[in-house]
Amino acid sequence: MKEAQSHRRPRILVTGFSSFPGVSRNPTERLIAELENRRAETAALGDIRLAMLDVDYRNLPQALSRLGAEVRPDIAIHFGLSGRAGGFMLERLARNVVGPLPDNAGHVPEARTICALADAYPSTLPLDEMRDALAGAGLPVDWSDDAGDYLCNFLFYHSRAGLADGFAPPLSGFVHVPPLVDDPGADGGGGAPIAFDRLVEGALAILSTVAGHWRGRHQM
Ligand code: PCA
Repeated sequence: MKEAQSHRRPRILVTGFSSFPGVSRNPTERLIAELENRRAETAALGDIRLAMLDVDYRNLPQALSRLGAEVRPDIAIHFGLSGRAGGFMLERLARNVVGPLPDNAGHVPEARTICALADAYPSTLPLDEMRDALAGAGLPVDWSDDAGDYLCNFLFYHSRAGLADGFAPPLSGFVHVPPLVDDPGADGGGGAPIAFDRLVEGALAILSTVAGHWRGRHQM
């Protein structure tokens, strides 16, 4: 298995989220659009697939399954907004919890847990290396062991627990980002807003760090 993967460019899936109740524009949607514009800069890192996900509990597993079948990602880097973020919040743990906030369809799952599997799964992204890369670039970065109880944690848990059929990237994890300073569409919640160009810079640093980590593991 490891041999077969050697000397192959990693397939990297990067996701962002749509707006959701209380947040009229999600900075991660703008981030995904900008990464699309920067394809020339990121092409060397691997085969990169950028995807937007809707904040919708019932559609998310299917959307992931589709991406799993189409992309078969080696790596999944999921981005979402947190009004509490003081910088790039490197999420260490996906938790088996669901909160009471309705999604874009007005739906709230009945159960307060996602499924009957483990209470938590750790991120498999190279978080220490990501932290060093972000901090080295002078970007704000924080650890988090609580990705919340809404769609971001729901996605993170699905990605790590292999809950969506056919979606099983060996390296996957979640990064919460702050609202943008210049975009009141994304309301703050006590975090420290970030300039859009810094957000893009940090996302590119994360992409390049994770791709470098993958290459190191596969002797490319
Ligand atoms: N943030 C929400 C859902 C989508 C997003 O970008 C969350 O933290 O769960």
